[in-house]
Amino acid sequence: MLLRARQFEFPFPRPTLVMGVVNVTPDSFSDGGQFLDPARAVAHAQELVAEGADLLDIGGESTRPGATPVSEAEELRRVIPVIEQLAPRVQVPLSIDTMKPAVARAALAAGASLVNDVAANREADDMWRAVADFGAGYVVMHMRGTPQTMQTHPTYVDVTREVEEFFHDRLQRLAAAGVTAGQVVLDVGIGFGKTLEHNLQLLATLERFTKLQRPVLLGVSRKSFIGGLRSAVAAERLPGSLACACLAVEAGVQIIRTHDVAETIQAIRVTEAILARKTI
Ligand code: HH2
Repeated sequence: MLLRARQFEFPFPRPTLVMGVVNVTPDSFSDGGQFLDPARAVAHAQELVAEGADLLDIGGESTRPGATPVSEAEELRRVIPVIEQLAPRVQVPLSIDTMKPAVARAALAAGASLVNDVAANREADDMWRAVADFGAGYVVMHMRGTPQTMQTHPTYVDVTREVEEFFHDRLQRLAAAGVTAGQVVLDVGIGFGKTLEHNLQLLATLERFTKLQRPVLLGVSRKSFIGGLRSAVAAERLPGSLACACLAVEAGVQIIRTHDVAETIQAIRVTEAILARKTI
């Protein structure tokens, strides 16, 4: 299996990739306001690469439940200078975390290589046209509703089956829009229109998704469901995040999205070393 994202190619199997999060926002749930200044965002991104990040995910709009939507102009103002400065300075692919086709296209033109689209359930396919035009990688993430509505009584009969069906549908529609399977990464969207129980069900059934012949990305870093099991504020959820990351590696997940790159790499390298010695 191969992931293609413009000039980058990742053949699998290989050690789990770690995607470092760079939130250029005032209101992200765990690090809002820390990297709103472009120079600080660039410096933070370079630190994450020095810690070993294989990819960087740059976002200019918080998607936490109830977040205030950001205008296209404001999102562009936040992320484009950061991508322009980072692209020539780092060797790793840059991903743009956006729901807006115009932001995705501008970010790709500025040097990004992947689009991380948490609203992959959109009907309009301008986003997919931009991805196809640039030959970019594309993260198709499952979300029920929008960040404003997603946590209002999310219900599923069988969350794993419904997310699986969503991926099959999007893979077909993406192919029709000119985005090849080799460009696509799947993400179950932990915390996006899911209760604590739905998140745990999805984490318990990750193997169903890693069988779909596409790389799977998991974003659990500092998320509130961890605090729902064992009360902790976002800054204190690293242990729970690492527990999920290690189980995900065992389930065959290929990309872990995290705010805590060095710690995550240590945890997953140990997990991989143990798994490599398993004979049964
Ligand atoms: N989670 C967040 C944002 N983007 N993208 C993918 N593919 N998967 C995720 O799980 C995911 C994501 C939420 O985390 P963060 O970016 O730290 O927070 P905020 O949306 O508040 O900026």
